[in-house]
Amino acid sequence: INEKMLEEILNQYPAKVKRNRKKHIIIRDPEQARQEIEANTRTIPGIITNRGCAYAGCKGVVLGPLKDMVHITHGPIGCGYYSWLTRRNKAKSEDPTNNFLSYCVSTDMQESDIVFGGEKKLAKAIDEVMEIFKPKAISVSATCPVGLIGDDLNAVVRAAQERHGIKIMAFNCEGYKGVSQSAGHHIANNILMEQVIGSGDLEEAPGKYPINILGEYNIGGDSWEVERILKDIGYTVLAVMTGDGSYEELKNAHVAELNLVQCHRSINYIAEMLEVKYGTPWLKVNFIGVQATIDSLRNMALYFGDAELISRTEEVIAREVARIEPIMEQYKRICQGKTAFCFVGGSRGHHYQGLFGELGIETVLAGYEFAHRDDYEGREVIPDIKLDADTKNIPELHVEPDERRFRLKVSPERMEELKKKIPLSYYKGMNVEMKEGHIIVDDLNHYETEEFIKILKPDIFASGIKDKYVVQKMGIPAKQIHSYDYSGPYAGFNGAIKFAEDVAMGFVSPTWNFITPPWK
Ligand code: ICS
Repeated sequence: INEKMLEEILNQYPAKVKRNRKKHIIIRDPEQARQEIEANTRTIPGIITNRGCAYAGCKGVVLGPLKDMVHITHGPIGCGYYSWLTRRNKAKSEDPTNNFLSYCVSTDMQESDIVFGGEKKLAKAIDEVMEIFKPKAISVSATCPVGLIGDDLNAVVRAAQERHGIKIMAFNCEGYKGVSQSAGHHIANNILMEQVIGSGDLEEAPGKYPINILGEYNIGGDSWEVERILKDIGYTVLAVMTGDGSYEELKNAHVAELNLVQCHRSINYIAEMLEVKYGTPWLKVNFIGVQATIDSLRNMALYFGDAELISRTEEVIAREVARIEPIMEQYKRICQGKTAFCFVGGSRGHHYQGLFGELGIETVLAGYEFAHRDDYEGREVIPDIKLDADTKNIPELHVEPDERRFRLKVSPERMEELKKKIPLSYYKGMNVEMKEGHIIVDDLNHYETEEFIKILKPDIFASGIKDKYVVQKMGIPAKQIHSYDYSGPYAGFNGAIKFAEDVAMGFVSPTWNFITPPWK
């Protein structure tokens, strides 16, 4: 696609819309030092976007996976219903009476509650939850109407907390609070940091190489595979935020020596705050793809700098690679030479490109639904990002070094040395890894999806539930990268072969021969 073809696509829009959308699309040109993209701004009304809302980002994404809490949705039933495990964030517990993940708890607001207020109903719902489940902690998430009618969530929650003597947290994550689910991530990060992380009494980690995994939500079992590898090498995984995670673990996350960040978009706020408050650096990792997993493991070993850990890391890598390589090769023969579109949320649009590449599939168009400019252009652009009214809507939580617990885990000199070799407190973003001429689109919509497909005719479309059926009807296999279509895990070594199998299966299915795409 060249600029002229892009113009033609955009010419279908009214002039104002065209000007807007143009800033969200880049044709990659590695000659340019930086290609600016507009991101994290409002979707134009009337355009069909794949984005979700602030409530989805808060309750659905960050809080939802915490299994030992009951998560109450204060609102009409639809909001709770659609966030009822459809994301496939899996969890298991030693103690099944302490895992509430399979329940969907909502105040089920009716018209009369909208007119007369829903506070009493919410208080009663909390009492009922205490009576039935007796959890150690409860979250209450607000939906759009709650904010519109002015229910005082915080007052109800404060009173309930006194009544019941357990941790109950209010999340003012009304859907409209931001331009996408990204706002909800930030709201959840702030409150977990303020009220949960560090509230445990541990002063020292209970094992060797203690780490937290941030921004890993155990979709399709991803974090189980990552933890399998890390434990095999000898790491102590204290808390996963928040895949198969728990309130109890989160409380003591402050004792880690290193925080890994898988999804930068959803959890960079906590990662940064942990560094300021406790002196714990964070390392950007990516456990999607064989090479990305290997690089992440090596970077971790380098951080700890322990000879024994480094050699154990190499042992595990060698063993795993020898085991999966022949299987990957087999699927590569089916996939080699094909092309993909990879359009997902706020991190996977980038993370899956390496894994596609390992199968011989080139990603010719990629993008995020709701990521910010730093996820495209790298964290160095953060000072240049204009803060608009929508962004300012979410308060920045200010943290200070913890007087008692702050401890630099690495000396400033060693930190500088390490930063030259590994991505500590840094994310380079997606753009640098895209090749010349390939397309980067922010907040891709259905019209543009169809137009780009007609021109580029990708062999596979990696995206989500909202667009997959349109794409399949165009005769193109679609792979959901959000929920993995009932499959997974896709992370780590075992995940790579599972993904390869699923993608190859998509290609060899005879179904596509029975569909005539619109351009034929
Ligand atoms: Fe992060 Mo769907 Fe994650 Fe990412 Fe986030 Fe969402 Fe999912 Fe997607 C997510 S937290 S739910 S990696 S697990 S909001 S797949 S940004 S859009 S790419």
